[in-house]
Amino acid sequence: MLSILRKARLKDKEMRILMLGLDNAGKTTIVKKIMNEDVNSVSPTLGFIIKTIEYEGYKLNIWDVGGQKTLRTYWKNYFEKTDTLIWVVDATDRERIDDCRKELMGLLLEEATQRLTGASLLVFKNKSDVPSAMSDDDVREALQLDSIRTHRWTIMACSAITGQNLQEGLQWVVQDAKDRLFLF
Ligand code: G3D
Repeated sequence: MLSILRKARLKDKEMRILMLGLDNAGKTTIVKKIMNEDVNSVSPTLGFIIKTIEYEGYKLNIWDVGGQKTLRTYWKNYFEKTDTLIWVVDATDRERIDDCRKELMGLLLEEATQRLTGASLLVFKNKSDVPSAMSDDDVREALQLDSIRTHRWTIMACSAITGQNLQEGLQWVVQDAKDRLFLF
């Protein structure tokens, strides 16, 4: 049923994108950069922000949900009708990479997240402009991305500050949605 609804919406060229990740990963800065807003005045997201971007004729509704520990239990309330999950990782935060893996895997496996079934996953390896940032392979391994069988996924290095790969990320999201129209 959900996949039929999704498909109908994709035909309308409208998508719901959920952006999640630990706090401080750079979610809000990414959204701001995509929207061409000033990235120097970002304050922590307490609830959620929805921004709509027009991209290649698609209307992308991006939900930026706060990542602090206290808010994580509410994440599941946002899953319904999600087409793509963008998981933002702070590539400079080696200390919390394991925590990051647990949260992501918990999300994908949890019973309540059946609602995410059929959604694709884009892992944004953010803060890649920082020289000491972890490599793509490091993050792929640390997050055990290769073990994910339930969702179509990809990983891209990006930077919310320089804008590296942000457009390419959206391009993947849209192309993946187009591909899926023929899958279900
Ligand atoms: P969040 O929405 O995931 O909680 P924010 O994260 O967007 O609030 O970003 C947290 C901090 O990381 C911000 O710094 C922001 O400027 C910084 N940041 C976000 N993306 C990048 C990036 O790609 N590269 C670098 N170098 N920094 C980034 P402050 O100092 O305001 O806390």
